[in-house]
Amino acid sequence: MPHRVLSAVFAVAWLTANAAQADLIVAYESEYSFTPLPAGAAGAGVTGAPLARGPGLTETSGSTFRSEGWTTGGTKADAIAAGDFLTWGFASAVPYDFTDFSIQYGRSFAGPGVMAIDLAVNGGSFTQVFSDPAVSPDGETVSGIDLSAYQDVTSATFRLYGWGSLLSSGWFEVTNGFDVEGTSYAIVVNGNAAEPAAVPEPGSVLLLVLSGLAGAGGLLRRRGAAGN
Ligand SMILES: [Ca+2]
Repeated sequence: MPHRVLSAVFAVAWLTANAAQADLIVAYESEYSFTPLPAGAAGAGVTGAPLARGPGLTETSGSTFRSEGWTTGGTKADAIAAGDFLTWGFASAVPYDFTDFSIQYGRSFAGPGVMAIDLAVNGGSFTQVFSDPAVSPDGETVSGIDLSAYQDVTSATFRLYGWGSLLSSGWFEVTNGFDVEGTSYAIVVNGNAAEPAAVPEPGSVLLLVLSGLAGAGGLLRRRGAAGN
């Protein structure tokens, strides 16, 4: 394979990898356990809501937004009825297409063994987007939870419900584990601004590169078509 074509293949791979990368919408650094814990970072046009507790929970000591009072035994419906949830979200002047979110969390041995996360966007109703039927007391790191079904989002509210505790004194916490530009966050929500940005979109850059490779052959053209 000629060197020029090899370079083009690397260029296409690089652009494709970068096209898949989303922008940060809102992120929370677990710094302390009292409220409010403001959003630690937010995208352009985004106003992050603080990380907060539902009425069924109380804070405990520590630096990891630790909460107790989670539903003992029970079901998700019990946790909803009791207000046993953490909540976060944002409002934005710019609509965003969600891509994914990440969260790192843990619990004490007597804390909630089951959790689920619901999401409501643009004033709609809550839908479950993630669940963990066996929360490890050793901690859990979950990245890339798919949210791509949510497009043109201008407001969002997440609720993390926990139940299945042994004791109401059992706690649940969120812990920093996702690096964004040198800061470690416990919760990170990613997406792309739905409106076109001022810079060329990765897709059009890809097309420019491909159209400049008139002699590169059909292989690259097929790849370009598949990538769009
Ligand atoms: Ca409670």
